[in-house]
Amino acid sequence: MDIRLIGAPLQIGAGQLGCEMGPSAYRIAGLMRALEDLGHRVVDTGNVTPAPLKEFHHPNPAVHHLEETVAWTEALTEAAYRESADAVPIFLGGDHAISAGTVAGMARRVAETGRPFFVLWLDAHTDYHTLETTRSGNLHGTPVAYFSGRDGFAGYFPPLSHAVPEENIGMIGIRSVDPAERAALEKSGITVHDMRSIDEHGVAVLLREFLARVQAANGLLHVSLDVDFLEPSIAPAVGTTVPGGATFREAHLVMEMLHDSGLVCSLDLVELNPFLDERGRTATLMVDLAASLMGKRVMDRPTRAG
Ligand code: 4U7
Ligand code: MN
Ligand code: MN
Ligand code: MN
Repeated sequence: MDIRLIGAPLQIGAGQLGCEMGPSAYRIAGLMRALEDLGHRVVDTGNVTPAPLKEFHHPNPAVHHLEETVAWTEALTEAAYRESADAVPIFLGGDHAISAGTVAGMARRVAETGRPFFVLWLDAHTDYHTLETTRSGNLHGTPVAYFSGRDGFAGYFPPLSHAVPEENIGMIGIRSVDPAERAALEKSGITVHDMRSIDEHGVAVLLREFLARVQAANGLLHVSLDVDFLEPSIAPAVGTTVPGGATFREAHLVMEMLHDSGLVCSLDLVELNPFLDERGRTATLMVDLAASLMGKRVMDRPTRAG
C-alpha cells in the first residue's frame, strides 16, 4: 500500500500549547519505519503550512484563534485532497481542529469515486460544538459540527464541497459531552457509543455493527483517533484527559478490526501533546496503534465463515 505522512502542527485549537510538536514526536517514535516494516511504501510529505490569514470577528467572545484555524483548514483541505489521489494519507496532528480540513478534503476525494464517505470518531469527546455554542472557545471541540454541515460556520470556514451525512458518522469512546452538544446530537443522525456501551457490549460488537453499515453501502471510511480516546494512565500526553478511556487491548482490537475490514481510506492521529508525555510512551503507543490499523498482527488469523 502507498502511504503518505502529512504533518499538521496546529496547536491553537486546543486550550494548552504543545500539540505543535506532535508530528515531530511521531517521526521520532518511528512511524515511518513501523509502516515500512509492514511492507508499505511510505512517503513523508513534511508539514503543511497554513493559508494566508483573513481577518474575522465572531460574536462569541470565547472563540479564539479563529483566523488561524480557518487558514489551517483551507490548507489541510487541499493537502488531504491532493495527497489522497493514489495513497492512504495519515495526518499527524496537531490538535483535533485539523480534522475540519482533513475530513473536508477526504470527503471531496471520496465523492469522486462515487462511493459514500463515512467517519469513525474515536474520542472521549464528541467535538460537536458550533462557533456559537462553544464555551471554552477551543476550536478543537468543533470539527464534527463543521464537516457535517451544521449552521454557523459559513462566512468563516471554507464552504464544504461535500458535507458528511450525519448517518455516516459513528463515535466510540465518548465520556465527556457538553449540554449544547448533547442536545444537538440527540436531534442528529450521528451514532454515539459512550464508554458505558463499550462496557456493556464490548467494543467489537459496536465496531462490527458500524463497519457492516459501511460495507453494505460500499463506503470508504476515514478514522480520526484522538489520544484522549485512550485511558489516560496508558496515554498521558494529552491536554484533555478524561478518566475511564479505552484500554490498550480495546484500542488495538479496534485498529485490528479496522484493518481487516479493508474499508479505511485515511487516518488522523490527533491531540498528542509531547510536552506532557512520559519518555515518549504515548507517541510510541499511537505509532503502534497506527501500525495495527495498517496490518501489524500477532498471528495470521484463519478467516472464519459467517
Ligand atoms: B478534543 C470541550 F468543554 N467540550 O468544548 C470543549 F469539555 O479534540 C472539550 O476532543 C473539547 O480533545 C475537547 O472545550 C476537544 C470541554
Ligand atoms: Mn477530539
Ligand atoms: Mn477529545
Ligand atoms: Mn484533546
